[in-house]
Amino acid sequence: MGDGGSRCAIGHLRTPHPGLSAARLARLRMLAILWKGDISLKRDPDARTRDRAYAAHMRGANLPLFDDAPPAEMREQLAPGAWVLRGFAHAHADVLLREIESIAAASPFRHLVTPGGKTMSVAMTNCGAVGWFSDRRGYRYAAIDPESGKPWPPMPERFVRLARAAASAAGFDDYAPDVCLINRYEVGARLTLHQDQDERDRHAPIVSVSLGLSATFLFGGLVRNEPQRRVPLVHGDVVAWGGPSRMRYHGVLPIRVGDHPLTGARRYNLTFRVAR
Ligand code: MD3
Ligand code: FE
Repeated sequence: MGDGGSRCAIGHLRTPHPGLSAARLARLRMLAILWKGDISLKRDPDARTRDRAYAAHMRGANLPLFDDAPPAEMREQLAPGAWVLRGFAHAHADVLLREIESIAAASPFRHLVTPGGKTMSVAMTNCGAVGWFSDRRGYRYAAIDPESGKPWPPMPERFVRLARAAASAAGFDDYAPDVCLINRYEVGARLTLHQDQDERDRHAPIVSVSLGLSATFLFGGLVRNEPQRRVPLVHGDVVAWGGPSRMRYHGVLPIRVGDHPLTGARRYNLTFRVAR
């Protein structure tokens, strides 16, 4: 996968294929989801509506503003207060990636050490008034990047606009994040099941933007041992969760091998938070 040819092959699966086994159809369908974030098989009664909504949204999405709410068909509610906004950041991906590059030039990605002494497989940096980090003394937010000795780079205006628009599409008005934690995943990197509990307000929403390689998200409950739902997230997808879902356990399964045209063998995730 990864060339224009296979993309077309998946796109052609719009008519019934009597020669295909159910298992192969299911696999192709999963590939279609991973590749372009939608489902185009006739068997899915909602696919046609979703495809039209996606295409219409993408046509308008290269506007410089984020004030266009996504079509209802592309918003999935995972739980009260938790939404997936399919493709919400797609048209802005290259701008976002360039901003990430310039942030990382000032505050480089680094593999943090947990209080337990393990080095995280995900590399991190931040922008905003504060930044999240971890060392043998614990997890916390601080205004100075301990690595550079300087304040974290300011949050780019375009980050703020995207985060506010996404929060609003998920029903959270006047979102004012003071930090964006930036995660960089190489193939095999993962985040084990955890809660985000270092922020003062345990209800204020978090907005997350996925870029590059796809990931499988674990969406759990309010206690660790509740079963988790698996949510595929692809390039351009945004997740927003707050209120009653804010303290849910979540994680990211190890990133699978791949080659994304914009990021190569990497996934980036922006998480906007209200820390203070
Ligand atoms: C929370 N990052 O940095 S954010 C983190 O993709 C973190 O890099 C992940 O968890 C990442 O702390 C995930 C997106 C997300 C999605 C669904 C959730 C967070 C969620 C459901 C419930 C709670
Ligand atoms: Fe988290």
